[in-house]
Amino acid sequence: MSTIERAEVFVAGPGRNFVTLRITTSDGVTGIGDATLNGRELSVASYLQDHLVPLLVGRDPARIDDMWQYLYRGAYWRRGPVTMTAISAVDTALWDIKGKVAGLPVYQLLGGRSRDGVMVYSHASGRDTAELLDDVTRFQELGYKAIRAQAAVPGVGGSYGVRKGAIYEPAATSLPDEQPWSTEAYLRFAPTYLEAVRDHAGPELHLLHDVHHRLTPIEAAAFGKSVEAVRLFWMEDPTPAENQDAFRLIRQHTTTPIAVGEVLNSIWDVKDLITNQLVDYVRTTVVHAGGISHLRRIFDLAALYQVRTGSHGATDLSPVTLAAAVHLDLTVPNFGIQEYMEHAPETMEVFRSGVTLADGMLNPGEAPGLGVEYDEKAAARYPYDPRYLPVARRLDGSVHDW
Ligand code: CS2
Ligand code: MG
Repeated sequence: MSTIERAEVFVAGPGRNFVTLRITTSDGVTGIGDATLNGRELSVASYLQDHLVPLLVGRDPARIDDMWQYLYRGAYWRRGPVTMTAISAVDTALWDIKGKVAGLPVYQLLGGRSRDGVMVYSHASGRDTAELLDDVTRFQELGYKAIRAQAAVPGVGGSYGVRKGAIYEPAATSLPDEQPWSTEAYLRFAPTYLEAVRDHAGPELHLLHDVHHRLTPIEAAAFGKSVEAVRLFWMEDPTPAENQDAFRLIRQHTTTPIAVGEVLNSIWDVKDLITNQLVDYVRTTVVHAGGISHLRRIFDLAALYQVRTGSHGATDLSPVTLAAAVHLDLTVPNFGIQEYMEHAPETMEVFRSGVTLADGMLNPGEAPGLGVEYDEKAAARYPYDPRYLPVARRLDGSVHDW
């Protein structure tokens, strides 16, 4: 029987910071998993290096579900982003190994194709509406069928999702950047630019928007109602989701579809949202919600309630997560859409991925396993450089949800 011979944790900064786990078996087969938690990378690296790696060595890499249960229940302290990101990395690496041992791409192990490709959405943004419209045109010309639109709110430096430069990166400072926020100004302005995008782009574009946790339930209800004529594909994270019940209020007032889940990390965190039809898309991810094994359980629960998948896929989720997500997205019956932000060239130098984009759809390639290899020599040229996500403050100085 093959056993886990070693597990290595790599912390590096190619283009941005990533934490990557590589497991090597006694047969010399390697598998990799993403363990990146933006702004808290070293916590996961330590959880892996100091607490999980000693448990992995000598165990059977083929027993993926047993390993998941052993690490989840064995921790005693369950759930949470750090624990679940560490477990995710182990799970993903073991699926990579299983695919390589079987000589099959992971999607074949998950039941084979249900679709020809994975529809993705890109990210148009602008410092004002005119710049946003130009960016939407650019992505339409690149063949994207779905585009997220975000613009800076006049006078509000803390607007979410406005790209500065080629690659969008919110964790850009060595200490949290404290950014001003005005809900009133956002509620006055955002509907106007979303209407402008719909008028500009036409009726067929799948148009998405990320509220990014900024509104109260009744504000979110009013916002959803105000953009119903725009026919959004979804409004994302309209209100913080710790209180899953809060979404009942939004649902009572608007038919604008809702997407939630990128900051959630277990089936328990989304159970009520799904079983009460409080959301239309679940955004949990391979890297933060327990790996391929747990994410497929979340997606199967969602399918029972006609909730579709819409996994998070920002650049702070590594190409390993993107590849694993595409393998899973290819197979699940209730696939909705996959977020896709192009990674920096330095990132792709370190993570050599077989994922391809054509006609607004991703495919994972046919290589056994996930189809991503980690180049540790290249990674060594990009040291980890601590970066923090911003903090939002209302105009009166009190902390708000960023
Ligand atoms: C955003 C992310 O892509 C999204 O939907 O919510 O950009 C998020 O802000 C970052 O992943 C945080 O690290
Ligand atoms: Mg989001």
